[in-house]
Amino acid sequence: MTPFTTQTLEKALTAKLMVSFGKTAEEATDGEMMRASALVLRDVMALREVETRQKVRHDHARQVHYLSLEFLMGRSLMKNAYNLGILPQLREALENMGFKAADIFEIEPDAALGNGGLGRLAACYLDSLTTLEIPATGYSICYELGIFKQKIVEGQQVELPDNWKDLGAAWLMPKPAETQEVRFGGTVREFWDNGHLHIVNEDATVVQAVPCDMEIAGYGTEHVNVLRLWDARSTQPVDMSLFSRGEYLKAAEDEAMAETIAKVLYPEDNHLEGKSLRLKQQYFFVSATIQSIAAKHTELYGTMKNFHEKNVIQINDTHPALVIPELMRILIDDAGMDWDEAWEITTKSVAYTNHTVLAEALERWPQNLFEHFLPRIWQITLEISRRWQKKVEDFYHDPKKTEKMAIVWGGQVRMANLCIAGGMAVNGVSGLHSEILKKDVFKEAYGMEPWKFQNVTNGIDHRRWLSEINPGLDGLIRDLTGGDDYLLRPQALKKLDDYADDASVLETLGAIKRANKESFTAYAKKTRGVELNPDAIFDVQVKRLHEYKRQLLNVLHIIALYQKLQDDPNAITQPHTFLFGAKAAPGYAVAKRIIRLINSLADQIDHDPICKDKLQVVFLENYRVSLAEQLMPASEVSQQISTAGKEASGTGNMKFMMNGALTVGTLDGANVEMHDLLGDENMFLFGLRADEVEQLKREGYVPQRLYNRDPVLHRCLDALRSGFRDGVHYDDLYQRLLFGAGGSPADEYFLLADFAAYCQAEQRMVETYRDQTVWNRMSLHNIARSGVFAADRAVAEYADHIWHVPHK
Ligand code: CR6
Repeated sequence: MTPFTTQTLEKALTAKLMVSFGKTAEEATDGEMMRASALVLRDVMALREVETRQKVRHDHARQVHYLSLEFLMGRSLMKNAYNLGILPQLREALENMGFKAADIFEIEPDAALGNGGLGRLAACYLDSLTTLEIPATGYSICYELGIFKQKIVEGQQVELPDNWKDLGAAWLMPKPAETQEVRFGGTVREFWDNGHLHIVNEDATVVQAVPCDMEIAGYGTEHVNVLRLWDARSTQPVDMSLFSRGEYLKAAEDEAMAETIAKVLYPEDNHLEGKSLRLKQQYFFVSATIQSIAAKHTELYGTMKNFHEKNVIQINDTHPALVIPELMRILIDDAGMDWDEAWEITTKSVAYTNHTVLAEALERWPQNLFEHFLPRIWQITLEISRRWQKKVEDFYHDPKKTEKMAIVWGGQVRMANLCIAGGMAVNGVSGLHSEILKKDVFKEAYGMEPWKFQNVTNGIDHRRWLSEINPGLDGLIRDLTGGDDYLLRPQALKKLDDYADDASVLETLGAIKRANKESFTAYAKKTRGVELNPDAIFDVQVKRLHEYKRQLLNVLHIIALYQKLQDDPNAITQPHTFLFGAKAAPGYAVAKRIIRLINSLADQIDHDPICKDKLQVVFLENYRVSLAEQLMPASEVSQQISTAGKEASGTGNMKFMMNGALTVGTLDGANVEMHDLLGDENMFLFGLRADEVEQLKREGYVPQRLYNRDPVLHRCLDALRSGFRDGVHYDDLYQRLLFGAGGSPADEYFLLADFAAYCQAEQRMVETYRDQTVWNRMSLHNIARSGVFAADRAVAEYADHIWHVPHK
């Protein structure tokens, strides 16, 4: 049931502006109108959430708890209006009240509580969990500052704070009555009382965790779930008892610690930053979460004995791995269970998703941080480790395997091994990735407990990433597939395949893309002052900047094209625009150099009249969810060129595909599954396969040989070395590729090995582009076969095979 007509919505907005801001519609600013809109929608969702909760309690339903240090939600106003089925009404109401609806949507800040794929995945899954009517809650930290805002100053990245809460807090509902206390440091004391052993953590620093809930509306349902974000507060601003005992400084310290915990999201993607504050963040949100789940469970059932029957805890990478010892702590210390019973319940409650095979991202914590900040958790972890190690020894009788699988070893706590030991399931996020986990990264654990290992290929929220952001394409799909069926049954997209030879459909598809390119051109002009040429191929690589993602390979190819144009100004007949968007972790020097290089090259090409209307490079500043929403519908080529074996899945690849872009890519991550569906004829595949990369590494890879052998590559690397018209040299990058640097081997990610094949793939792509009928047909097949990459499918698989919960 739609909760509003345009008229009732206008009334509600008018009342909300008055009550919350003391303003009439004439007086209100765009920001106030955005907040009023959020509050009006929130009211509807809050009512439905109460009803959902009551029903779940009444049914004694099994609940899913999705724990993630990141939820990259982006904007919510348009999305919530869409899901509630009132987007047209909201647009109309805003316009009737004298506002520009587009401006109101545009003023909302992104809730950017995540770095990239992993955080966005969590956000997409919340949408599907709700749409599939699964009783679920997301948990994370209510960071004051999300991922930094990126500015490009003289070609270089500068980071600015992201104060999203000013307007973004309109979606948050604080629930101070459900505050939890999280304890850090102090000492563990055991004592007997009345025949019972008690274990207490004394002299700990107590930090209060205050929940701020964000309601999540599903599509086509009145089911509402919640994303619970924990805010950190000190217990008492001024602790008078400490003050009088002369311990005022400790009180002030406690306050400072509490306030820093929820201050900022760590901006590293696929990289471990071993800071004690990060460990505190992890324990803070895990402990608050498990305590709150346990409290609600005990209130309803009066016991923790059936905890695993009624709850399942999914952890998004190892970041929330402390749930395992924390749940053990609660079951033993608070619920009074013995070890075996507590372990039985814990290992039937927790499931772990792995998102990376990169060694630098696998979490390992120094044991002394545990001992110091989490003394009771340390004791429990040590005991888990001891028992696990015994099990491994008894199974393999092989010291090498014992060492590899150990949880506590060499003064470190290895979080992935903890998750494997304490979880009921371990899954990778694409077919290839899950195979690599079994055959390589977690080979020994797989040998011992093969039944734990599963695959769930990632998915994206196709309602947001297709229907909501690409109304032109949405309209065509509805026309061709007979309505909006595909919104809840994404496999209905398959019907589009039937129109592969329908000239008018292919033409319409081309016209939609053209219109989207023009809109993006206007948007880029308005917001960035960038002049794009809509006649050019929009060839796009947007994702975090990481060496393994090989933005540098893309750059090398563009340099080669540029040099070709120098030799022959007619070498390019089809205008070609390369768009990049990427944030680099602030401490990742090489990644920042690559950003600078892209800007140097863009500037060089911009100032060379030969390139006019032929070649262009644009670096789009501050790539984020809301920019992706503008860009995806307008993209024609999707660059997915990571070194095979390194990208766990990728999800940007799916967004492009759904919007009809064609992929130039390696057989990596979910590209493999895309290729299975599309065949060689509907994508531009190139480069080494994962096993070939490994083989080359074993045999000894010498990139200099390629440099000496291939004149195009040679010339291209020399240009990189000497730099461009802005006078910046990139000798450092040149050295890295040919000789290695700082402990990393020469060309660690095999750019040179794939260079020639990549250039050929791009050439094939450009040649194909000449025949727009062929291109549009390929594009149609991509859209038609993208249904499996809907998050609804992925979440249904988790529900069926890991959580064992029913769903719509
Ligand atoms: N960086 C993977 O690298 C995957 C997402 C979501 C990543 C990426 O291939 O699509 O997770 N991994 O599964 C981590 O963040 C550790 C990512 O986003």
